[in-house]
Amino acid sequence: MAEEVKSPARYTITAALPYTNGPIHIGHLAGVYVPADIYARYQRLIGKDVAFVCGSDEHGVAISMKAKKEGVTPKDVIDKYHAIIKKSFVDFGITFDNYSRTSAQIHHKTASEFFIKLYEQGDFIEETTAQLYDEEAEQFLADRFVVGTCPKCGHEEAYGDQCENCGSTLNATDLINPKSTITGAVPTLKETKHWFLPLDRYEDFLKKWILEGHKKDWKPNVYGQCKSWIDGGLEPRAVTRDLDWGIPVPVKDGEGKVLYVWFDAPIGYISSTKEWAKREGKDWEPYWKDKDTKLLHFIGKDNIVFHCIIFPSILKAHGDYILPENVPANEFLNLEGNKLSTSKNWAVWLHEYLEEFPDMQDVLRYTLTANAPETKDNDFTWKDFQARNNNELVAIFGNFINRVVVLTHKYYNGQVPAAGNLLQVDKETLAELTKYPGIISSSIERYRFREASQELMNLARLGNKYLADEEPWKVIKENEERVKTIMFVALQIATGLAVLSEPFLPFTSSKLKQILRLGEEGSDGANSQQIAATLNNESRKDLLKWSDVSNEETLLSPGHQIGEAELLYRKIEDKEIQAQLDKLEATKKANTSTALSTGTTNKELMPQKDTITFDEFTKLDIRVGTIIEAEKMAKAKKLLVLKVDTGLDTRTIVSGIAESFIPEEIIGKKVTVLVNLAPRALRGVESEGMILMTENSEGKLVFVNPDEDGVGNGLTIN
Ligand code: B3M
Ligand code: ZN
Repeated sequence: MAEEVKSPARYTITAALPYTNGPIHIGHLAGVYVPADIYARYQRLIGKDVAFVCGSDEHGVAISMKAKKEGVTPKDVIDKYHAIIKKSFVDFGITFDNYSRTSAQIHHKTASEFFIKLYEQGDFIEETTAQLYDEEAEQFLADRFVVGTCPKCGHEEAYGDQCENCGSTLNATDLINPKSTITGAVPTLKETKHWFLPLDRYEDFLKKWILEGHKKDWKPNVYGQCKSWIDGGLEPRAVTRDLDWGIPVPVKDGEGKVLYVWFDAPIGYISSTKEWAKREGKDWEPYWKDKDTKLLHFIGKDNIVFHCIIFPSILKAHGDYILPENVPANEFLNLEGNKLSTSKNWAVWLHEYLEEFPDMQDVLRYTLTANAPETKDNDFTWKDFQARNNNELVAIFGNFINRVVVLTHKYYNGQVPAAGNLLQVDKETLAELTKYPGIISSSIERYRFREASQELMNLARLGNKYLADEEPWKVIKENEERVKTIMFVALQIATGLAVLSEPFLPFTSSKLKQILRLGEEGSDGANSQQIAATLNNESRKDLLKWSDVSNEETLLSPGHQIGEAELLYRKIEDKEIQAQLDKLEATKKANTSTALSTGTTNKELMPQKDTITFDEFTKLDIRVGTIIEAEKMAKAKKLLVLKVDTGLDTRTIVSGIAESFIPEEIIGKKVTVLVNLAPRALRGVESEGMILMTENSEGKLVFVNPDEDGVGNGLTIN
């Protein structure tokens, strides 16, 4: 007998804390917030006890860099963006039970207590080590204060703590050719004390918990990343930093040091839960310590290591906490074929969307869900946005509802008619309707929100087809009784859509419930639970539940009076889409003109490096070479393995140019080669030298050949 899977007593659902160094864009929404909100709304709809928590991530170097760039204080930066982000989430119908911020006192206290507990348990290695230091800026270089080549994948813009390309966590001293992002200087090394979390000590625990315990239920992209880190060997990671912005290290010798942002930020989920529980008069502890609680982290793929390896190790070390049941991380969303980029302003910003497309939150929610990057990176295009709206929301969902409501008013003054005897087609259609709660639940419970959204659209298709096949507008002329049955069936489907659409299309659901007078006259986008809370006991019992749609019983009784017709959606015109494409084109031009005027892509020009002597220069042996063979390196998105004739010999050189060139196109190409660079192993292949590259104004890698277009002065040749 299969063991009865016990239903969780409650759900703690977290969504990645957005850095307050910029607004929210569609990549954040598609990757994290829309799927998390669908899941939370659904669990509430089926009656579960849910704590859906988030908040602003307000520490870390990203904030300090933004403040330095804007000439303001970090506090100015976090206050500005915390307000923008928090409001845009509310306006978009993301129903956090609490949205906190890590600058809040409750978080400083919670994170400090966490650190002290692990410190007193002896879980940290306290060590003085040589760390990267910028003599000019007179500060240590941690996290985004330093960039260099990732030792794991060769990505040349890896940060001191993480490579965004392969997701690996790094120690800054791991970087190859590190450069300070403050002054461009090559860092020196300087002794400093830090506290390290010995991840290697948790290897057995992680192998058992993840590699054995979650092999089947974690998404392959998540499980795969975890497996490669664990198999690659885990190393101690510093959990403190020599920075002046963050939570002060609360132990002896901690002066002038702060907690590493990725130590404190995930603890922000706990602080946010505490804040919520205090406000609601609840006990927070069961949501984080009761083994019958299902803990879920919704994140983007670049946060997997922190949520599956580091934070669980910290929770394990603490000893009082449960571990996440699942971490359904999504891949990345691109925009019109290019990577979303805050620094290049290559994004659709949520707060701007809400201004430019008022009352169309659900169109974006639906498009981002229907095209969600659930298993691989995906692309958002404005054309697709228009098609999803015009061909599905307007032409199927909206058209069906409008016909049902208009005809019910036309034939029956808005009153639900009693059905006559049901024909086979009626019985089959009603039977089909009752399957949808189960179909959609099954997809949601497996975090397949794309699939679930398409099943919801299939229910609208069922209604649309039924009406189109039964043609009440024709039958009315000769068989009024038949039309009563047809409209009765159609109204049951419309009601089913009102209930089942809430997780995906909350604003539509709310409006449809008002049109059908389902007793949930609430504010746009609010969830049933929130609306229910505003109703008294008597009327609350009438609220339709998710499971009611599964029953054969009638959802909308004969005689029930529905409200006036109101369009759920409007067509999006080509000119509106063109305006958005023009906006992006203007952004591209702005980036290009910046690039051309300074000869760079719109990344800051690296400041000139320290002066070197002629003797030092003569040490570099730079020659012309020819690529005679080229092939992609297995499992390394960015790397090509080249055979280069240097005139001296034919040698292997690994180059991070796979995203800019296909192997065939560069065979025979003359290149500039640094031939006396010490050989190094990249993914097990010995690379002997370096092909000198730079970027053109489009940000595309090009071989160093001054005649190449867009290669302007000042470009560092590296
Ligand atoms: N602030 C988001 C990011 O890496 C990061 C998430 C923290 S969740 C605890 O873009
Ligand atoms: Zn990497």
